[in-house]
Amino acid sequence: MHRACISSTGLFVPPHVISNAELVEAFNRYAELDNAAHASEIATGVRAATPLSSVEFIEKASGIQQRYVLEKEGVLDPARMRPRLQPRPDHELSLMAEIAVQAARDALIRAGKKPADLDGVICAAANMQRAYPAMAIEIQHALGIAGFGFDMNVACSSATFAIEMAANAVKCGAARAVLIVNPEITSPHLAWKDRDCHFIFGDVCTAILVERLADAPVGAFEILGTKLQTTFSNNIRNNAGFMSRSEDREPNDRDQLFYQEGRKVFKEVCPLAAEHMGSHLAELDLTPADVRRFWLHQANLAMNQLISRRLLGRDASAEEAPIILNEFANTASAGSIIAFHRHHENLRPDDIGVLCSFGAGYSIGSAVLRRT
Ligand code: CO8
Repeated sequence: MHRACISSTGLFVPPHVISNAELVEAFNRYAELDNAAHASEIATGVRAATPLSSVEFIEKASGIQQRYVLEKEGVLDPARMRPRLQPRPDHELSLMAEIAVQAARDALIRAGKKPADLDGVICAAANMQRAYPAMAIEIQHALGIAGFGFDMNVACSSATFAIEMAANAVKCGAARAVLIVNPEITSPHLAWKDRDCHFIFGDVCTAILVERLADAPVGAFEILGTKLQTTFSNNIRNNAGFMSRSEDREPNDRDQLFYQEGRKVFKEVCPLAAEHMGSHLAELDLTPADVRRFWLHQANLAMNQLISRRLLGRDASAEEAPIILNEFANTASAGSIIAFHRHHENLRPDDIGVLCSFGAGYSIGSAVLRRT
């Protein structure tokens, strides 16, 4: 058996930023137009008026201040309220592959590795651009990596679940190194016309290089253990799928986009995530007090504060549990990886850190890491 590590990560940040003020202005313009168009139905009580959104609510309820998106004009157009993405011919690199290749190159440069050093690619994300061929195979081809490629989706836990798959492949000798990419293009599946969730998500792509510790540069993070858990819940859903056409569904039907019971998610997932990390650490003869850094899933600021408090018995400092959701919003599986990417360099040899994701499924994944 080999020892496995995360030797580097990479990040692709989309070119466009939408501030809360811009988002709310566009949403409220849409709501006013919609209410004017249905004024008589609203007056007779046949239809409820679309309520306005507010920057204060968004920042207080979530901690999110802005989000990056791949296309901004369509999202902010009150007559459209969704990104305007162009279809590409089959011979061109698809959008998801394009951003994955950029994040992957960033990770490879940081680890000093070439495509020939890798034996596989896992594309792990909450949405795939198409059914087949697998996105991972297109990304593998674009980078010139031999071996295998496959896609996997466990919503917000896609990246941590992929870390376990990659670490197992490396430990048992099936691969020397595996590249994981998390191209989270959330904007096409967000209900930008729903004020309860229009502020939640942003686009991004992260990459993670998992390889044999013996082949990795000094400073790599040994994967001491991974732990995955799923418990079925209907509280976060998206029913869009390959049968939608045969069910005569419209792409804009509300259940064909992201929808959730945010309060229930908050209440149910916080204790699950805290217990999950506590028991994972105990299995490795560690306690939360032994952990220098928690790179937590980035969905909601209060959620992360509550989880840290449950684990540590006190508030975590900004250094112990860094927050990136104020800048990126919820980027599904990429959130905890961005936190790691931005906040790992000042860890010392033998410092312990925990990566943990939690989200739709419900799904929870953790990786306990030791700096070398
Ligand atoms: N502006 C003003 N008021 C608002 C707004 C708004 N934008 N939105 C809601 N309100 C109102 C509500 O209508 C409500 O009014 P009333 O009290 O009169 O009914 C009031 O504000 C309070 O609303 P909530 O109870 O909904 O507010 P919360 O304090 O619960 O905050 C949150 C809402 C922020 C959604 C919060 O519940 C939360 O963050 N929960 C956790 C959610 C979470 O972590 N979900 C995980 C989803 S991500 C995931 O798993 C990946 C899925 C795959 C990605 C797919 C890509 C698209």
